[in-house]
Amino acid sequence: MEIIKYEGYSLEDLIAQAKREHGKNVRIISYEVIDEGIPPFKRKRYSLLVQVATPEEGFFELLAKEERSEEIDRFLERIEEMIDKKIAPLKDALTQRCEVGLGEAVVPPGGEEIPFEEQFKEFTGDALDLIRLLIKKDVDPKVAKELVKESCGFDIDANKFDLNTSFFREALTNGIEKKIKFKGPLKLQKGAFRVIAFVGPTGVGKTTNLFKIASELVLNQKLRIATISIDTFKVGAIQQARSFSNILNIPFFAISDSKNLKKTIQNLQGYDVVLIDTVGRSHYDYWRLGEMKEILGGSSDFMDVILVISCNYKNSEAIEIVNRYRTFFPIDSIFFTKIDETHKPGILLNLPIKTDIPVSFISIGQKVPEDIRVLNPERMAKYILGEI
Ligand SMILES: Nc1nc2c(ncn2[C@@H]2O[C@H](COP(=O)(O)OP(=O)(O)OP(=O)(O)O)[C@@H](O)[C@H]2O)c(=O)[nH]1
Ligand SMILES: [Mg+2]
Repeated sequence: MEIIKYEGYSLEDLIAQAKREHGKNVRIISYEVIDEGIPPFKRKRYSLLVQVATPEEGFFELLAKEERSEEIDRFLERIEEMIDKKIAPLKDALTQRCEVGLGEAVVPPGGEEIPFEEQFKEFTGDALDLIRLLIKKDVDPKVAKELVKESCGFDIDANKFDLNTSFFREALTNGIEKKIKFKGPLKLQKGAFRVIAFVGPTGVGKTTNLFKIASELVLNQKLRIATISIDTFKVGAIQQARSFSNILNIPFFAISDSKNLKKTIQNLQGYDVVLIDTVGRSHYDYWRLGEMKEILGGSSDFMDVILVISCNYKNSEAIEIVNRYRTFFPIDSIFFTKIDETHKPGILLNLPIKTDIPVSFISIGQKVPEDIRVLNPERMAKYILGEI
């Protein structure tokens, strides 16, 4: 704000001059009349005090005006650019935090939230970006750290770890290779009797995927296969398994007690592989799980137990399921299903790393027999990165 004094012999002229020079918004503070000369030559002189807005204050008023000059618009654009530049790092940090979501910041009990950069302060560059991406896919932060570190070298300039490759898939595959065990394709031979039992919670895809495997073994590997269902409790379950067996033209047995199962398995020793479909149980149903253990018997040299689990499960739930099942059965491998139904398949990495159980297959859809793949490190990396 500035005060300007005008002096002259016509008050109207002085006001007009002030308005001409400083715009309509000039504010008159006061005026003084000074008598000059002595009669008869006496005349009035005026002293006018006005308040004018300084350029900064007038700026916002100018902006509010409808007809702005091109110059002002250009000036505004420049200011916007300058502001954008200034807040760019802040914007980046905010976006990353939003993308990373809940897994990204840790709140220790009774303490303050640990920011992402602080949690992963030993990493920089691509390594940090890959960790961020993995967490976005629901990979546990500790698991992400463990895996990424496997593909890092020490950046002397930054004094931090960074990826030693510029390809995320390569880096992740390398970490997965080192941290997760893969069963590979089923190693089955003609004449070498094997039993494979599929266990897991209800609805995860045990029956459907058992028959995908059966199709591969019968049609491509030309093995002699028989199937047994101990899923006698669920309505329609036996029919579902029987009709799959009929299509493949393989023998099918429905069994509900351990004595019968042992006898049937003995009678089937002339087959190459016997696949056992089990009833889906809640992992909280200890009584039913105990009953299933009773039927299947303890571990045996010729029996593998595959735990089927859906990629839809929450990480903590999946870990609890595996831990409960493994108190009843020694689990040889984890078979993941329904990868097609999730965009956050972190469970693929979290579960094998946290339980140290090898992985075998992945089901990628409902179609029998084609929607199944053998898991390997590169394929797993692709699923995590959303490349397939
Ligand atoms: N989208 C999708 N659906 C699947 C996949 N695998 C199985 N399903 C479907 O999941 C549903 C349940 O599959 P089932 O094979 O009956 O599951 P289950 O584990 O035998 O179930 P219970 O016998 O009740 O324990 C079926 O509709 C399958 O077609 C998969 O990879 N993706
Ligand atoms: Mg079933």
